[in-house]
Amino acid sequence: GSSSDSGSGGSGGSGDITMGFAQVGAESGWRTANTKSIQASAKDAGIKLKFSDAQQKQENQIKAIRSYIQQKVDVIAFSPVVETGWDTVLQEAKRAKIPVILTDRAVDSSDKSLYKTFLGSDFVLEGNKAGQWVVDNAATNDVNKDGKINVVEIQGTTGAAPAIDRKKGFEDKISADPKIKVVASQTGDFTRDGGKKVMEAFLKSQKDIDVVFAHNDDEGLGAIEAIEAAGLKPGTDIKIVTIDAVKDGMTALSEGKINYIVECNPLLGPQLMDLAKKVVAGEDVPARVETKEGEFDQEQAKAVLADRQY
Ligand code: GYE
Repeated sequence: GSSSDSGSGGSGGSGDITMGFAQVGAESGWRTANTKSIQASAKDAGIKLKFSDAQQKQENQIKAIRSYIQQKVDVIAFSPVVETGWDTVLQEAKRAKIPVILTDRAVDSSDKSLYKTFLGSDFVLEGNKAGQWVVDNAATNDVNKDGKINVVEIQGTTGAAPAIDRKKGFEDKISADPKIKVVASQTGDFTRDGGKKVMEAFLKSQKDIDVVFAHNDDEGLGAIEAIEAAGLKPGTDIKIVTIDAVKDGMTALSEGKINYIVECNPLLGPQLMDLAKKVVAGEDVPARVETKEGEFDQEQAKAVLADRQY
């Protein structure tokens, strides 16, 4: 660090910042890229990082946050696995005067004083983009040409902000076209294995599936395995739209197995470290910091794949 009068423990110069980060888990390609980004950016920013992986369990995240409070870190950042149930532990952090930054996912709390800012994507907008693609391509998405577009939805983790918001954003758009209906919807927990199992069940219970809407690439990749095992051609016999745009998803898109991907950027590390320095220094930060992202069709995926970092 560069600061010489940092005092004991508390918030000293920026070189002396310790951040406690409570990660969701390692459930997806997105999450792995997000973790790498946070670790590398902390190093670059000279921020000491204490990192924990909650294995998708809220109780583990709460334990990790409590231990960061006990260790008197300068700032706590975390990506809440679900939206509700955080007020108590966030009040404990507030009492200990440790600022909290929500990273990637939001909490559902009426008390906005419990955290300094929320850095992450607009998940409703992502769901909107996926839904709009189904609407805009209604003719080709009606694979069975029966005038109905039956969508099966593989949701993310139950109760997680991206699962709630993507579902809503998608429904808001497809409701414009009465031909398009979600005929089945289940959680795949944002994992490849979850996506595969849910798709296997859908293939048994639904006889006319035109489109799969998977809340992330990994679930879509699992669905591809199930579709191929059933002797069908993913991307052709059943259309697939997903969210994230990680390398494996983009590869499947360029190969024609996925039809459309809405981007969700996992590289939040640099912005997180900037915000951390500011809140520790007592500076004002915006209550909401949004990440910028786009969408990809099959041709666009081919063009950008080689340069994709994650
Ligand atoms: O889309 C999914 C991951 O919270 C935005 O979590 C994140 C989501 C991401 O498991 O792949």
